[in-house]
Amino acid sequence: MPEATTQYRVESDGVAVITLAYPPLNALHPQLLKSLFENLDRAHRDPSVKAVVVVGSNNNFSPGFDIQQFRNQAGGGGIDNQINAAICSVLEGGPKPTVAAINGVALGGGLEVAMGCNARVCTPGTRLGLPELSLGIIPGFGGTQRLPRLIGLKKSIEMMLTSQPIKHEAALQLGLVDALAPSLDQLLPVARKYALDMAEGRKPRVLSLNRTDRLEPLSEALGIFEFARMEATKKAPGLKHPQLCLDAIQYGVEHGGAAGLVKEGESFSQAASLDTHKALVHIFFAQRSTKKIAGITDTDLKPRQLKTVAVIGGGLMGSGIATALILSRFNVILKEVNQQFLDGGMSRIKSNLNSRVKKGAMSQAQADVALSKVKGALDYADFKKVDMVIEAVIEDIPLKQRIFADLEKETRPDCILSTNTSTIDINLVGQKTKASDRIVGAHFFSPAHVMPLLEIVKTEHTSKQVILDTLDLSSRIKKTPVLVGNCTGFAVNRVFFPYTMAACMLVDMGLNPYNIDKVIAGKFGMPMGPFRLNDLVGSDIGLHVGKNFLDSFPERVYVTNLIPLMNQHKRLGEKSGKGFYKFDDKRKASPDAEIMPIITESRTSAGLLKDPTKPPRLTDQEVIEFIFFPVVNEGCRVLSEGIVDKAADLDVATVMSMGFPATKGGLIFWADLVGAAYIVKKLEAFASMVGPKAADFFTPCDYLLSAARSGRKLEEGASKSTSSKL
Ligand code: 3H9
Repeated sequence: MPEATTQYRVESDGVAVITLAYPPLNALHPQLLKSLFENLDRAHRDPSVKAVVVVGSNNNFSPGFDIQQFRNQAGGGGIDNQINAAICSVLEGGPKPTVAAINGVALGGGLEVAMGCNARVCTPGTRLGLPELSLGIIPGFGGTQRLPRLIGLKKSIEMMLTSQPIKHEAALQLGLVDALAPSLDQLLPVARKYALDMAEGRKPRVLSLNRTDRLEPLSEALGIFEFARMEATKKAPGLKHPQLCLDAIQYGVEHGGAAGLVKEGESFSQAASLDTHKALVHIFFAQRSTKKIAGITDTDLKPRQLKTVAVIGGGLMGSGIATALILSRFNVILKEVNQQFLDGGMSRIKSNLNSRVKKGAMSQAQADVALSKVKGALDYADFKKVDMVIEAVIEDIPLKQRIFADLEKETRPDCILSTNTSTIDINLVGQKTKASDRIVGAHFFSPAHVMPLLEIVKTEHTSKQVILDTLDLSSRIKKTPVLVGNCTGFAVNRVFFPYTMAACMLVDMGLNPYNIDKVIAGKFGMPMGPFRLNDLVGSDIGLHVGKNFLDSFPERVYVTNLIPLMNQHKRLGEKSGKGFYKFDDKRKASPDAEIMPIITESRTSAGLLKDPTKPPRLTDQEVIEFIFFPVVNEGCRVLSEGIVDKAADLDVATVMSMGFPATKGGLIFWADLVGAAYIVKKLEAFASMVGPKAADFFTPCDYLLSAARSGRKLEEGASKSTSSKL
């Protein structure tokens, strides 16, 4: 482990330079903070020192408090509040003026240390922010008090509630940064001059905690708080830590900065004791660990620099994948079967780029450059130039097999052949080739240029080099990869299929689909409920994909007539203007009484209840458990079969694909908080509630049962069983 410390030197001009040093980014480990405190004291006591500059090593300032500490110790991570409070107050009000010299990032506690200084100098490209809320805590080194006093309440509340950093231009304009150094080698000279100017009275020394000139007047401030609290509740109902953050800021505005610091300490401790904090810290590390694959990323293998990728199929998925690739500067060949389909694909790519331009995510000139990277094709003439192919045609096994047989002939022997299938066995796709070592699944989620996850599906034949290259491609197109084994539905769709089935079962039992959606989205925190999601994906796709599960796992599926009936009545969802919801011109969804006869027909054929006029009365909590406990059960099967490397991978996959709330830590993390024994008890209760026709759907798997009996956590024992598919 590298040492966490600070280095101290006094320059010939009398400026003490204290360097934060803890590779790779100088996270604020308690040991580093202690060393910072000691060196500040040394500088203040040394009569030859006129001023102090704090800078980071490794060309970076600091990403904040060392998040590892939150993992190691419950409730706040062994934070020594006395030292921390003292550091910022000594930086701010000690005998010598202080300047933070910032390059790279100053985030969380990193920015708070910088705000403790009397001035901040940064280089172009620096990012500054307080992202603590994204970890379920609030700023705890004075950020709730100093940021509003430097840049005003409105902008500082926005920065804290969104956790989004700002760039150097905005920081300068807002007054968070006082001077810009034109380049990294000028950073220390500019910062030292600034510090001496303060020491020698040429520039005022500012104590941000005492400032009031940037704060809005109290009457306006109260309106800002009211609005912010409303927005925070609307965005994340039930979450406490955004309100705790606002409590601390508001207290400081009403009672002064010093009192605000005390309130901040209390609110920080409260937030740090909540499960939300544990869940978000878990997701932070889980997301970074999916890229580290033992036996692949820790070997001498190096990823090849893929440059040109062919995408086969210009439909919704294919054009989204092509967009993701060109946005990351890959050359792309988009192949279609005829000019009409090719034109359709190209215009979808253009419209994906246009909508990014409209949102301000890129300029028109950048969009034009991106578009110039894609070339249409109706044949394989240019495929010898291609480093990787991503097939994204419809889920039709013979069609995919024909394409892969062609690809084997038309590409170089080192070209990676991947399929975007969401459910089909990868070996089946490549069955008519002898290229199994270069065949891999690259399962994107729709819309492919937006969704952050890439499921990389390996078979027992896929070579390590191909996996490494696909992992590298994933990073280059800014997606989080999760390596999964080959089975029907892989990891994500596999755990997802009971979700829709359980929701349909509830409707067949007499519950209202709109109420179910309200509970799952509004109360549990999914981005949308199962029926609204069905309308987004399309009932026809749902039916098609669902058939794979009916065939693969007949012993545990629930067969409903609801989705087939929706198809029969051409209620395909958003794309046909009506599904479970009806859609207006602006795609706004509203409930539609016309689906009631369809629901009645499905209920009658399901025959789940003796008296359909008396549906069971389920509480909102029971609706949540009825839908998610079968999902957990399937997740346990995925773990026990070694479809994922570790439970944390499934947590990341569920958060980044189906939108399982990150604040609950992902599927298995949440299930462990609930407890395996309770989940088994409820699954058994649901089985007896629905009776023999649907009871098998709820049968707990051995993995879940054994955890329930032994008290073992579900996340334990998931790594590498002998039957592992990885
Ligand atoms: C805080 O400050 C609380 C305070 O208010 C008060 C407390 C009282 N700690 O993401 P990357 C590691 S809370 C420990 O892959 P990138 C990271 O795990 C903190 N480790 O690179 C990874 O390690 P590995 C508030 C950290 O370029 C390596 O650095 N701050 C920390 O894509 C590279 O990271 C935040 O929430 C940390 N604070 O992104 C910021 N930060 O190589 C969290 C990074 O072993 N950090 N690491 O996997 C980030 O957002 C991104 O890491 C950052 C770089 C943008 C900095």
